[in-house]
Amino acid sequence: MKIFLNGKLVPEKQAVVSVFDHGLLYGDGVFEGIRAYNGRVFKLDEHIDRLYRSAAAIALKIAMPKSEMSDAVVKTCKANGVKNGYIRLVVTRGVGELGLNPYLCSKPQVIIIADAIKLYPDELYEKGMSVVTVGTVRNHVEAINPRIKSLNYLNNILAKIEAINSGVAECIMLNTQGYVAEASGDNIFAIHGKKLLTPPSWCGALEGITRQTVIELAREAGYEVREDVMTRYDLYTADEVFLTGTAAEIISVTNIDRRPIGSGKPGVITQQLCAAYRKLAAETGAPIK
Ligand code: PXG
Repeated sequence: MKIFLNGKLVPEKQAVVSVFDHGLLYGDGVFEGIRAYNGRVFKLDEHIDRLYRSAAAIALKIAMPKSEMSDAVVKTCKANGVKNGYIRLVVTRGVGELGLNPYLCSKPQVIIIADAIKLYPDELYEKGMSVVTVGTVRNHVEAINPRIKSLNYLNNILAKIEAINSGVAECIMLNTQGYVAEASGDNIFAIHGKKLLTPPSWCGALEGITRQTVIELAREAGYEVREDVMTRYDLYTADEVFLTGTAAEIISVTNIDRRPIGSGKPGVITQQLCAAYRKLAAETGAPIK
């Protein structure tokens, strides 16, 4: 496997970073998870834009222009023969001293890995998944804003540990006010009748690329979509609930805190959106050439 590291494609064994990199020492950096389908990188511009927004928010200056970053993603896929796969784009603060000061770091490191993706088991897509709400509260927007896709994922990992320890694969995180924020690695939607509801980013949600795509697809299909505060009540009483994310795509949630959602089976609107999403993903994106 070839890894893109600071402007060059290098063999995997040579793709190493310093133990003094602040990405490792402090989780100081940003990243993106991107998918390739049928020889195209899906929503590449949107991911690159979010990466640069995350970087700006943590005062990390990426020396490469966006266009060069996009080219590097495509080049890394091509070099590895990846037509369908997963791309991890990481920008760390770079090598510095022991001590928090990011301004003492030499230069940000850009890493791009293009590999296969491990998905949830098919059974979870067919039957829907069970989730629980967890005690770990989503980061306060004025602590680490959840809109920043940073390398500091402990908040989400602590929530994920609670989920796994409860015997389920994913969980729902609430914000400091008790409103629904998102899942540990996915956004969340609830459907009531023909209305879709999803928490706004200020409630503690990442501005997911899949979330935005689903909002657009649902509106095109004639559904009303609202970004609004949500409580657990809005989830428990929904006809359908689903999660969205680059890795998961759209996955139905059929049980929350031991309450069946709607019929207890993946709902028709979720399935309709899932099919529309897969079609769009299969047909659009930046060509790997
Ligand atoms: N919320 C959080 C906290 C996430 O980490 C999403 C929502 C969905 O956003 P996108 O833009 O993907 O629709 C994410 C994304 C992984 C992995 O390797 C995680 C994500 C995406 C891709 C891979 O676990 N999280």
